[in-house]
Amino acid sequence: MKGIIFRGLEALVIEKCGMAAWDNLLSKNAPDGRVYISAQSYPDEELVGLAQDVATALDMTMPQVLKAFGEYLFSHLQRHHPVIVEGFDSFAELIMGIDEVIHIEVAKLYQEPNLPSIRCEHKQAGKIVMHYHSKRQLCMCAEGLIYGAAAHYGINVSLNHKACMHDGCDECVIEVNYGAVNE
Ligand code: MNH
Ligand code: ZN
Repeated sequence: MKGIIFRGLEALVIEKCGMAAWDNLLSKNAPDGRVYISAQSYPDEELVGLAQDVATALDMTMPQVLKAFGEYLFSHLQRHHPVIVEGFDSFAELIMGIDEVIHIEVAKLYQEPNLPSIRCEHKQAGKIVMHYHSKRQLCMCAEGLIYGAAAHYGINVSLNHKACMHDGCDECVIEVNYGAVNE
């Protein structure tokens, strides 16, 4: 996983729990002197270890932490790549563009990224079905990112995780229902 993702978790933990808490998590889960550089890659297990400890510290489940992290991560990614996000005029356009626009741009900017494969079908106004596949199985992170994107566009969203790799399915199927805040 790229350093930019770790930096997102670092910012979230420092904001919620303080610098000492992060230093503590880091010393437990990473080699001495670890500093995350956005464009560099680090072992996935390190991120999983950090997230697991956050879950324990906050008395949350791993899926809860990954979802909360994903939501925060959207604004973190947007802050670092504003031009990519500004290219989309609406929530639906952005979601439909994850695989073929956003992650393609990411692959130009980062060497050998480890990206999920995401295929979206725009079923009708207000409804998108997302198919997620990745050997990292971070579908709860994807859910959080979708909530973060909805918050960015000021709309309501509700998700329905119809199938999940964690239950042995080949891919996750996430139904995304979205609409204006007062709908
Ligand atoms: Mn994107 C990794 C989903 C928007 C840049 N992204 C991931 C992962 C998921 C994901 C899930 C974790 C890796 C995996 O599952 O195998 N991303 C999304 C979703 C949205 C999204 C569902 C929108 C909603 N992503 C964005 C945006 C950017 C971005 C916006 C940047 C402008 N994503 C990344 C980068 C990585 C990543 C960078 C990390 C790649 C790596 O570690 O090699
Ligand atoms: Zn899933």
